[in-house]
Amino acid sequence: MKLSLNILFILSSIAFATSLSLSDNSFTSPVDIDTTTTDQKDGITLMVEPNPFTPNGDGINDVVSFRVDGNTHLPVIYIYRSDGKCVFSAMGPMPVWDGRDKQGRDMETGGYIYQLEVDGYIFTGVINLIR
Ligand SMILES: [Ca+2]
Repeated sequence: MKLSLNILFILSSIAFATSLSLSDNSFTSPVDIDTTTTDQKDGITLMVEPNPFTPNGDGINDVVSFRVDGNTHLPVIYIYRSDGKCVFSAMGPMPVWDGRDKQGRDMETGGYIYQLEVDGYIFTGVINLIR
């Protein structure tokens, strides 16, 4: 009896820890679905929104935009898969990614690494794609 109680306690602790880590995860909360990631270096601000984004054609959060505030040249954005393969790149005043690769194929749900280069600065982070 004592043993099974201990197991129950451990299981409930794991469940509690799991629910804690899930509640910290912006994926699982619909309230946090429209979020902005901001990064700043020497007066240049990068705003990535929305993160996560949902390229399913419903008109809501279908593209992620990379907005650079500051007096800069045109930024270049590179998107990498978790295996390191570059799947997308673009240059422009406010590059956007629609969740497709260079060949126009839909990329799967998951975390992608973005690297934005502007005026010798490199901003990196993770953009989350959800289908
Ligand atoms: Ca959408």
